[in-house]
Amino acid sequence: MAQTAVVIIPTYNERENIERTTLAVLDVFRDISGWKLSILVVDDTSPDKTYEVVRKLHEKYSNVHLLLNKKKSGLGGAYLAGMAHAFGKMGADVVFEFDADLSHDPKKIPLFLKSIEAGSEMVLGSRYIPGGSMPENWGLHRKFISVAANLLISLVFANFKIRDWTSGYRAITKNVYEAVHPLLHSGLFSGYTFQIGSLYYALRKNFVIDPNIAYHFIDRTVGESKMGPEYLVKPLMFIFKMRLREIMAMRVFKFLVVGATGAAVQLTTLMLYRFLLPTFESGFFTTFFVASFLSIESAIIVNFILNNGWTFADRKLEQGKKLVKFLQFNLTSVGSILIQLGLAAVGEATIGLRPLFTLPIINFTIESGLVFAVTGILLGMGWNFFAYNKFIWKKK
Ligand SMILES: Nc1nc2c(ncn2[C@@H]2O[C@H](COP(=O)(O)OP(=O)(O)OP(=O)(O)O)[C@@H](O)[C@H]2O)c(=O)[nH]1
Ligand SMILES: [Mg+2]
Repeated sequence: MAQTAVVIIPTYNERENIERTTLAVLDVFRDISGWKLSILVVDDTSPDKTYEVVRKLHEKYSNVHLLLNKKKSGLGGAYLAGMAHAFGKMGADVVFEFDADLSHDPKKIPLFLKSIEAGSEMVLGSRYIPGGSMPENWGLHRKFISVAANLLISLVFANFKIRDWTSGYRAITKNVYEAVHPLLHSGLFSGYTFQIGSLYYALRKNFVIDPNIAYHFIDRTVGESKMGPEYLVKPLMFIFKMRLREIMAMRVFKFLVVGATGAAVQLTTLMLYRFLLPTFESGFFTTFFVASFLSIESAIIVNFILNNGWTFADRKLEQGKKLVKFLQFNLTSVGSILIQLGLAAVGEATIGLRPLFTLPIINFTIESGLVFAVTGILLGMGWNFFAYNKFIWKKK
């Protein structure tokens, strides 16, 4: 049975564009076989009465439909309403996102469908790959902003396979829609944030994404652009927020935060114990030694509690095992201290304590001792992370 694809075209004041665009898309439909194809225009009751033009088109072409929203709900709102209608009422297997101003070349539609037939679940048009381009008449600064913004998104998400995150020329299957749309709320996801947001969630849910349909973006010739400064600020806030959330959810990040907290506990309790303990000296056991020991143990206890409750919350220790594991935890901490002391001793014996080099401009001299200390701390941390995973909070 032929699959159904619906090209969704959101419109707001596109009276002068919509007929031309609709006819161009219908023209391409004629050369495609194996698909049941239709167009759904989602108009937000445009003041220029775009919907009247669409109604006329519907009378003439039975596969051109109109969904009329009472009020303006932004690009995201229009697409979400359009997709709900296309997948829910029109039996769509795939929908296209397509602009009314003919910025998107309809002749590429068959390539998107081929990619879907080959197993893609989301297909992206791209301006920044060979065969694609930005409009010639865009000023240098608009081209620069567009390229730089997309490069920045690739950097933040560490994904260079996707070059055009903000492209509004896409095909999306029902699977992707059903998994992603509950995460998108029209108000929060307007304009480019809608495009970046839906792509981001599709990526994180591991859908098969083909980002390689090249197209030449043609600038609108008539009608007004809806772009404003919020088109830049909101998407940037979105990508940083999502990335930060991901980093904060990483075990290594939590481990480092707990480690830093432990170090702070150690320093403050050291001062506290030295202040509280009476001054004494009996052989090995000086006030300083006892205070140091107690402060290290305090840090270890805090580390243990926080790692168990947060860093390794998914591998929380059973009540009965806690004491044994706590003793093992002390041993791993001793291991880390031994690594640090050992490295310092070896370093001092081989390289010796001396200035290594001076940083220009700030005139700061790096001593070998500092290098031994920093390396020792890093190695100690590496050991701790390894030992926690391997011995204390083993994978179940
Ligand atoms: N229904 C609806 N459609 C919208 C809304 N905002 C934009 N659109 C449509 O979404 C598509 C893309 O908007 P454009 O203004 O072309 O945005 P752009 O392509 O980034 O920028 P320009 O081409 O420079 O205008 C067009 O078809 C618009 O008519 C809206 O609030 N509601
Ligand atoms: Mg446009």
